[in-house]
Amino acid sequence: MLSVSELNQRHGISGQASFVQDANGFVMVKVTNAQATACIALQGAQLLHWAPAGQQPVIWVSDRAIYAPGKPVRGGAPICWPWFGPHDARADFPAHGFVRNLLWELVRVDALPDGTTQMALHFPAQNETTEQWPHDTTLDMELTVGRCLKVDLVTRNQENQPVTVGQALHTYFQIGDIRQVRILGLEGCPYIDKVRHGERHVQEGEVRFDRETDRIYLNSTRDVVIEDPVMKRRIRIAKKGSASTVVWNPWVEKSAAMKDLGADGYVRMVCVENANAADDVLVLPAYSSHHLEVCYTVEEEKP
Ligand code: TA6
Repeated sequence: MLSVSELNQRHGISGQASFVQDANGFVMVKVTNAQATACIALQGAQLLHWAPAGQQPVIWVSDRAIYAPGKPVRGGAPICWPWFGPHDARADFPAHGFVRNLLWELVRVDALPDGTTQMALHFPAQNETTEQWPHDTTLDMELTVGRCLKVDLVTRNQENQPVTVGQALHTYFQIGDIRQVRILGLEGCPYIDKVRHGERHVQEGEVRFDRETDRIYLNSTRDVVIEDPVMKRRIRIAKKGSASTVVWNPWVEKSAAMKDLGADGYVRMVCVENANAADDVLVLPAYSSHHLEVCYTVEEEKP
């Protein structure tokens, strides 16, 4: 892997994109442009910060997050791939797949004419994952930082047979108070309730939170909006290439039991994840590719 100074020489953009290494050895690219600021770690190609100009951060990271090589950071937008949740056959395989725990290669960083900053990262095939994933596939991510945050996650199947992939952009959003947040756009969608042992229900009205919530919504292709009356904003989540949306908040007990979340960690975060999971896993035909695309936008609450 290139050193931070080599990364800055090769990919840095003066005043817009620079590489740093934190005290934990995490290499990150910090982006600042007229529209927004952002930070992406090379481990897991994990977005850890995004704030449109004039806005509070939209992406949440636990203040108890542990930054350790090979371990997922609590918060940001972890990439779950090539399976979502626990592996269906091997309990010793990492939850949510392995790409969020490993180093990605930075391919390019570009200052685009519209004032946004775009970067591309590639997940390099590595021997240590072959046992877990004996398939000839590639994974790339393109991320664009501006007033909107765009991600395009591209899976390519290079085999002469179909391959089944589960994936999600497991994004943690910063909110004022989970007890006052409403999530719109899932009305009428069937969902799998992981808190109630996989029971299937249909969403009636908006989603509100008064307990541990862990649901995989199916047939959810509309925009989802997080309405936050405390921070006086709406976060709009638009997507393509994903028909499942995961909504998660660990609530009191689970939060207290997670050392990288803590007793009150659950209050200011909510996960809304654009996924291909459960009934919606991806069966990628031979020699084909798939794009999971999301676009996050913040709308100020009208006075
Ligand atoms: O997306 C929700 C979920 O699958 C929950 O069940 C919970 O496990 C969460 O992901 C966090 O998973 P992690 O492996 O990052 O602790």
